[in-house]
Amino acid sequence: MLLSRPTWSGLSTLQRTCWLRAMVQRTFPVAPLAWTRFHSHNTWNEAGGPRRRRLVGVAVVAGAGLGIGTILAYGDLHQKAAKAETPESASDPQFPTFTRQEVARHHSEASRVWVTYGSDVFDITDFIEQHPGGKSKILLAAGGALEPFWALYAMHNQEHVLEILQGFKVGQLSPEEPPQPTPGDPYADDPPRHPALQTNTLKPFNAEPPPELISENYLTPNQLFFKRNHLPVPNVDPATYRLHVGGPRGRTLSLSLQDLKKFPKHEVTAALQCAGNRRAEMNSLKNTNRLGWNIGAISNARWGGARLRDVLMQAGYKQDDEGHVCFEGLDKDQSGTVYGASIPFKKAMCLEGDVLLAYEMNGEELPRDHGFPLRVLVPGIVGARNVKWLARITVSPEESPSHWQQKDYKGFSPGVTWDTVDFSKAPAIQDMPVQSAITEPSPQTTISPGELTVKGYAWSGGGRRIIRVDVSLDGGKSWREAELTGERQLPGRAWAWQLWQLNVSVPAGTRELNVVCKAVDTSYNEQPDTVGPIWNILGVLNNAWHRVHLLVAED
Ligand code: HEM
Ligand SMILES: Nc1nc2c(c(=O)[nH]1)N[C@H]1C(S)=C(S)[C@@H](COP(=O)(O)O)O[C@H]1N2
Ligand SMILES: [Mo]
Repeated sequence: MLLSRPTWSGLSTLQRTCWLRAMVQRTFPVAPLAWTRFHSHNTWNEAGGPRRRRLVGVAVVAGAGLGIGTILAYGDLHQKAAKAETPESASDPQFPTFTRQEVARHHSEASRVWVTYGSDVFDITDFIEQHPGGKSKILLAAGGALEPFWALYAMHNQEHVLEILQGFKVGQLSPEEPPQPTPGDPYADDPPRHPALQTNTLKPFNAEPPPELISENYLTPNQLFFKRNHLPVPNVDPATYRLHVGGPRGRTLSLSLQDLKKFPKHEVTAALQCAGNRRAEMNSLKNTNRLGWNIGAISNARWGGARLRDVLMQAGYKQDDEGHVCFEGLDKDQSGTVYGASIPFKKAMCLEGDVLLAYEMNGEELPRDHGFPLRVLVPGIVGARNVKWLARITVSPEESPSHWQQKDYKGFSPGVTWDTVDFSKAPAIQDMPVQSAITEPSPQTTISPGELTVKGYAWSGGGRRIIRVDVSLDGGKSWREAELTGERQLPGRAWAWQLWQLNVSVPAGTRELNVVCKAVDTSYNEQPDTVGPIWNILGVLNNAWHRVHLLVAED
């Protein structure tokens, strides 16, 4: 399965660089399994602990006598070779040396884009179009050091990212150059988190509850609620906090938390689901190089706050105005770009839309990870539009110009590649499709014959209620209906998930079970049976039948 990979240790540095570059160009970002094997997103470490992708084999070599730490980007793919011979260091004669000033001249595509990392110099011009974090982001580092940016987006400190970078090496910094000062950790002030969460990335913090805890509670406890952050968590002083609302004809409102609490308080039970929920199953088919969420990027809570509609009306908007309501968060990157998203004005103004400016979650003050002191809660709509640490609301004829509205969280045909993708052609995801998953038993568990309880969750977007969950134990040949539980919900306003379970008896002599679930919503929407036909480069909207393989112990 290793493609036609030559013996690594038999190659010169230059040959390796060329080979890696060819591999990267051939395979990134939709890499075949052989390549992704080395940075599989989908395995939990044996201890069952957080799935931090470890930097196996990344050698930190103190540049001899130079006081410069050179990080050699060798993942486990290259570990043997790196051990067997002297690793490339700051004095590798095969590469030319440059001053920081010379690197700084390569700050645009016209002059080619160079960056430094440790004491190495890279020409990343051919990579910028394919960068999963977007072209504008990667260009922020053009002509300078990656360290300050990667301190903010620390998910780059993974072997597969360092491997990609290594393929673009063109030189080294001259030994006289002073080392790049180590940036302070922008995440030092992030809140503490519950140890049961399964961590996808630590900085920014992205984590989900373990499957067996998901269906323990109809309302997910705040500490276990999945957390999806793009940046460090802002630390907001509630006393000085203001929400800015741009009204019609240049009028603006500036609301304190107390002002917001004077609006009639409205409460809604709603599930929130990230578009990337269950991406791990898409990644194992064909890697998208994005967060490999398991089935837990969905949770359910009781939210309390002011209706967005009431605040918009106070700002001067009328029911039949039109456009998009745009939100900005307080979390921003070095360029000052804030997290942003928008929803249709109609959804915001509709009394039955139940859109909240929430300051309460499950009867508690909104936790920092979930947007303290205020977040948008848009029931039935993809997580990404539920902007946390809300700073500003505007109404515009256009959707939010934010990267996350325009260049992310959209669905594409499985055939669309990074070379052919046209973001302007696909609408931003709003309503989510019908979804369900099996939370218990866990995949590959060995169960005993006799009574078995299968559990899971089911939910659909747009306020569509789940009317049925079908469960199969034989991979989809025969089906039975699960029992649904959950609060009663109003027609067209079924924002909460439902939990389900099915008790079955496993006859003696059974060796294995292929458990499958699929849900049906009030529009009779069903889930597709496999991931292949819905796979897409962003790895979003996976709602294929969820499958869990179980082994049955002999009596
Ligand atoms: C040569 C330099 C760079 C390389 C090779 C690179 C590579 C990558 C890769 C492979 C990912 C996907 C990571 C994963 O989820 O496993 C990624 C994501 C990302 N990168 Fe970079 N990157 C570079 C520079 C930068 C810079 C300078 C910035 C910011 C100023 C940046 C911002 C981001 C962001 C925000 C994401 C996450 C996108 C998301 O939310 O899914 N990158 N990058
Ligand atoms: N300001 C801000 N709002 C944000 C995000 C963010 O990174 N910053 N992430 C979004 C995404 S992609 C999701 S899925 C949800 C997750 O909400 P949670 O962390 O409360 O589960 O918040 C959304 N709102
Ligand atoms: Mo998300």
